[in-house]
Amino acid sequence: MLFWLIEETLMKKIFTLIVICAIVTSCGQTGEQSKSLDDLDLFLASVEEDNLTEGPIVNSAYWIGSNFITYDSQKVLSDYSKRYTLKALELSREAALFNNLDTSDSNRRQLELLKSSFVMPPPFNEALAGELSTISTQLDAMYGSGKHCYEDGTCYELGDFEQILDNSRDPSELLKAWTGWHEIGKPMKPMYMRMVEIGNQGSKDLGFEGLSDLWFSKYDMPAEEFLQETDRVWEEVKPLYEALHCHVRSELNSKYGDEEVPLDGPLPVHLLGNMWGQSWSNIYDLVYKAEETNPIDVTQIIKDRNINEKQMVEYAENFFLSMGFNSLPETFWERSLFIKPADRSVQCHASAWNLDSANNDLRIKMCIEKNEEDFSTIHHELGHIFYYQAYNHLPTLFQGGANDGFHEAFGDLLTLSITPGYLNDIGFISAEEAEAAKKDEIGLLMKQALEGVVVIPWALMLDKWRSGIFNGEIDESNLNQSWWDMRESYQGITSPVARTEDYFDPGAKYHIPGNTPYTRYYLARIMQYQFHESLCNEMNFQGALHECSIYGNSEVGEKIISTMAMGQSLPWQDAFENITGSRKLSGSSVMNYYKPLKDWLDKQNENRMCGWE
Ligand code: X8Z
Ligand code: ZN
Repeated sequence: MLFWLIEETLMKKIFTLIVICAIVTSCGQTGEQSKSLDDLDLFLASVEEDNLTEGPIVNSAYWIGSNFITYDSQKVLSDYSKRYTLKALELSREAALFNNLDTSDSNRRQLELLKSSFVMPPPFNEALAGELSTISTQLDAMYGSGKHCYEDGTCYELGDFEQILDNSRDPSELLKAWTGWHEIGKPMKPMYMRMVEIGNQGSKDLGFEGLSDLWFSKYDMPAEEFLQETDRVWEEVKPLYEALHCHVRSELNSKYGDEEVPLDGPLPVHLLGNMWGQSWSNIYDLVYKAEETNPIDVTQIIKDRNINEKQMVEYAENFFLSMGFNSLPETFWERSLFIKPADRSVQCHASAWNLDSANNDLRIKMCIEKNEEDFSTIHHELGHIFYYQAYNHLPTLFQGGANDGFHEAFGDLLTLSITPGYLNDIGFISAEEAEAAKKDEIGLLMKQALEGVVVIPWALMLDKWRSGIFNGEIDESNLNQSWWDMRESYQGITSPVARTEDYFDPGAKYHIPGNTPYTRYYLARIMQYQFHESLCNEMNFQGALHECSIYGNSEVGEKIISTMAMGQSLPWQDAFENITGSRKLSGSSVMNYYKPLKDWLDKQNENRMCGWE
């Protein structure tokens, strides 16, 4: 393999384009017995050397392609991808020669990682590798530079539409903005389907049953077993989501009436304060009225104090430093993108990059808005960055999260510690304000749940839909309908207007054209509560879980850093055990954390009809 991980969210752009036919018979190389342990050492050393020399160059090509979306940057990127894919194939064929060699667990794991770290692999064929590379580069750019223009000549980008979706309370304005952005998916549909066709062929050449099998085989257990685990956990947390859904529906019905929000149906997505309905925190004030206290308004604090984008990042860095992490390199501050450029097209979806691990060249790219949501997202992104920094000493093949959910989980873990006490510690609010805010336990939990619980079924459903497409279980004539059927079934959410198969609504979500697997966010949203509960127990914290903050605790920090420093050198269960003492995912920590809210919701819902079927 030629280059190592850019980041968890973007490494797929590389691996999408890497071909490895290595596994068993497809390269015709099995059965060869002549390779020795010395040969293997030489081979792994040469992979490492390639990764360290070529990796940073390729990563820069990706950075430019994503940071300056132009005809030329995409041409260069697409070509790089194809050439590196084909070159990587040579290495992977060589890796297969070691299949029968008895070697150390560490070497075996590196060989396995070489074979399984792909997201959308083409078959070993120059034309198909080129076609796949072109399609995926184009899909990414279509999303990143996407806009919709109306007949009067006004054009809106995603950020403009999101301003409306996040803030407006006018159903017709919301509908217009929602449908406007969702026009973006239409031309993606045939390209997406062709990409899946090629990726399925490539996955089969790798020895997998197809893309779905490839995607779910990365969790140190058989794919089937992993999928059962995710379903099992969903059953544990579903009652909480259903209670929240019931309450929110009732409040939205009071606001918008039976016509817009019928009391027995799914929620129309455009009324939820988010383009995809994946977080409802922007409609907090509609669904919860505090009795005595005013809720803490972090957005207002950021505005009132004139905290700029860079300072927002510094607050997040400070959180990590308070736990004993090393500070970020100067180059992070020099080379990151924090502010949306006015004069060029940029992929604005927040991302974290590990461009050159040997030189600790770490960056985030994010069009920061000065609000609470982005304050949280910055912590999320720095979770990736500090993870990179913690494992960059490892061989490049081990530079990754224990699984992809881990990489998403640590930043989110910190956001659970943005408590009133923490906000007082960093000077955002006074001690009196913190005390007053603490009294409104339900308000605090509601705020967290509208993001942290609401995202769970969405994060589970998204890859279930994708898996259906990959497996051919979802018919091509039913792509959009099946998307909405699944959204309704898992989330109780519906499209605001009837959608035909001319639309490709999944394409309006970054991770679909960008080919970023999404189950990682599901895992993260479950694991973050398990981490939080274990760490707070370890701190001997006596109060309710939502009052516990790990800010400033270096023992907890040490535990997180040591887990991060393992990278992906061991099965994820080992890393999980290091923090939680357990080797199993569980929804019980989510339920413990939100217990007071669940009790309150059940009371509110007593005489309401809940459910949407
Ligand atoms: O994509 C992201 C991060 C980058 S890894 C900003 N997230 C998912 C999303 O936006 O849909 C974080 C939450 C879920
Ligand atoms: Zn992330």
